[in-house]
Amino acid sequence: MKRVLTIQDISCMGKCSLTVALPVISALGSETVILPTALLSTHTAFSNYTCKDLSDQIEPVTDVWIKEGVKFDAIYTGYLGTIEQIDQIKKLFAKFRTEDNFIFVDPVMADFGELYPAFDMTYAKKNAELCAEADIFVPNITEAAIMTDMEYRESYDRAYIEELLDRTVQLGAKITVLTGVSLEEGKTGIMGYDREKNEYYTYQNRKIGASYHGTGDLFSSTCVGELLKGKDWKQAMRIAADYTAHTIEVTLNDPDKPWYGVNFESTLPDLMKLSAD
Ligand code: PXL
Repeated sequence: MKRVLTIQDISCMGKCSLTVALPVISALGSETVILPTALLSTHTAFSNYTCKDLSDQIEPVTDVWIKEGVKFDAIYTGYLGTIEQIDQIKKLFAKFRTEDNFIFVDPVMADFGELYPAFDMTYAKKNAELCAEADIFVPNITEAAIMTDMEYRESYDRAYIEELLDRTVQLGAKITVLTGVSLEEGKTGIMGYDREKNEYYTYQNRKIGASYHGTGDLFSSTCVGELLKGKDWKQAMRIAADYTAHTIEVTLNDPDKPWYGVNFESTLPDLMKLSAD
């Protein structure tokens, strides 16, 4: 069985980060080892939240893994916490990177033109350093614009996205994928570039007129699960985009939906089917 280490916060309630990554990657058949970066009561879109930084646990926990000879087929990072933690994660990459595994970086820090409440521009710039370490790097448009000093635009054309992608590629990841890219009315999806193969890939599916917290984590966790199953990055992104859109649609149609996250629990069986096709 493949084994992935995922490094993100644990928001006790809120359907994001580890509480999404664990069930999704497990359902796709890989062992999911977790390294929580912080413990929050709820994600930061709630009006109140507690946050306990867990940076001091990173070294002792990883030291144990080194002593035990633990190896990972992938390392997947999401929402981190502090600037110091980014340096700690870089050291962790150096310890656990091998010829055969891959590093997947989702620079979770912003959306819809704004940084999440816990972050500032100093953090955002530091976060860009992790991209250079990534085999696969998946920022949304806001995150890519911040990291590349490009203006964030709500409405844009293909030329804007191509320039944003080209600039984001310069940050150094092997494969860079912009998420939440809408190239036609009523559609959304991704645009990516594989530096080694000099290959672009664009995928657009239907855009559901709603946005929910945790959908970026759902997308990335699905990609990681699919990559571990042996799918190539283009297939993994397509399945993740379709599954995320489907889950948003199912959530939108639920009259009892929570405001803070999507009903991925009820769509996991559909992911199994998408993944098997
Ligand atoms: O889903 C992204 C995310 C993850 N973790 C925490 C968050 C957010 C988005 O707001 O607050 C703690």
